[in-house]
Amino acid sequence: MSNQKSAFIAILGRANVGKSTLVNKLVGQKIAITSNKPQTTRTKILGVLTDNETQFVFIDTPGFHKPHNILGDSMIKAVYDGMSNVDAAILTVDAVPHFTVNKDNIPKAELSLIDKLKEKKIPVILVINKIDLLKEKDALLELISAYSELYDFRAVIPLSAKTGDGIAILKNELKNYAKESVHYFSSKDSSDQADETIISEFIREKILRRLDREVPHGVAVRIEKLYETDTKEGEPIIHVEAVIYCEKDSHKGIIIGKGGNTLKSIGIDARKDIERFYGIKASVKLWVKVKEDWRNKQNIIQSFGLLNK
Ligand SMILES: Nc1nc2c(ncn2[C@@H]2O[C@H](COP(=O)(O)OP(=O)(O)OP(=O)(O)O)[C@@H](O)[C@H]2O)c(=O)[nH]1
Ligand SMILES: [Mg+2]
Repeated sequence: MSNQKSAFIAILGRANVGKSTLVNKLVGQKIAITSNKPQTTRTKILGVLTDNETQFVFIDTPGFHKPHNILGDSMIKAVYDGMSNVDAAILTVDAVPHFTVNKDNIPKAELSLIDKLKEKKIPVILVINKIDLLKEKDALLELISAYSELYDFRAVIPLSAKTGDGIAILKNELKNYAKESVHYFSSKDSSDQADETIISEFIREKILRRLDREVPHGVAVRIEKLYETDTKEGEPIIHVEAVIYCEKDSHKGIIIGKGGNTLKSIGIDARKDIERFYGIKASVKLWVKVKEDWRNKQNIIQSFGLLNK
């Protein structure tokens, strides 16, 4: 059809500012996992929203940070890859940052993202996320003025990806960047990810949410089997068998927990997401294995589908 339009929009920002929460809200479905731990997202993830003639392709990216291992290097490559060939970018920042707001305190990661976007001449929208946490309206004005000194943003939109407040304003702004083009995805698609990837991510999310410190950062999940059968009652059921890889024997013990309780809870939590995703019953079986220091081993990172080039 000749009146079709597409807009490719990169979502960029530091870790934990709510990029994946924002993509899920824009798409209207959970396609990217979220957690309060930094470095939750590890690859470039496409979220698709088709609104009549316009198809938006949102590119969720890992949090921009200084990498400490080969996995981290690969995540930064995914950020750069995510901002290439887009029609616009959303720089997402926190409405309640950990620093006192003025232009000299803006984190290096954000400055360096802005530099890259300037270099590439990409139109940038500044999204100030988590406004539901703001106690004083004045703080927002200070934030807007500090960031506006750094770059001529096309728009500055305060919103809450959690509550959805302000999302309609952002969607409206994004229409300005759509260009006449065929749609690259079917209108039924909401992501470019294989089912196995989405399900392995659901499982990893439960580990991120349940465990602290180093353990969840060193976890990767691989789906070994995924198949559908009928229950005795004749209802369809999806079976998932997955291995959770971690970096140390001590971590394996923590993931399994006393009497296997932690692993059991991870499976129950993940099952709920999987059932919602497929709209049928699910059964989840999990195993835990150790692959020492895998985040520094390129071939293992690649075998987990996490190597961004
Ligand atoms: N109160 C509040 N919390 C939010 C909002 N958006 C995101 N969060 C929370 O912030 C945390 C980080 O959200 P994510 O979406 O995982 O952040 P991210 O930027 O994708 O993080 P990385 O993938 O690690 O770079 C989670 O605990 C979210 O629930 C918001 O609008 N309001
Ligand atoms: Mg994320």
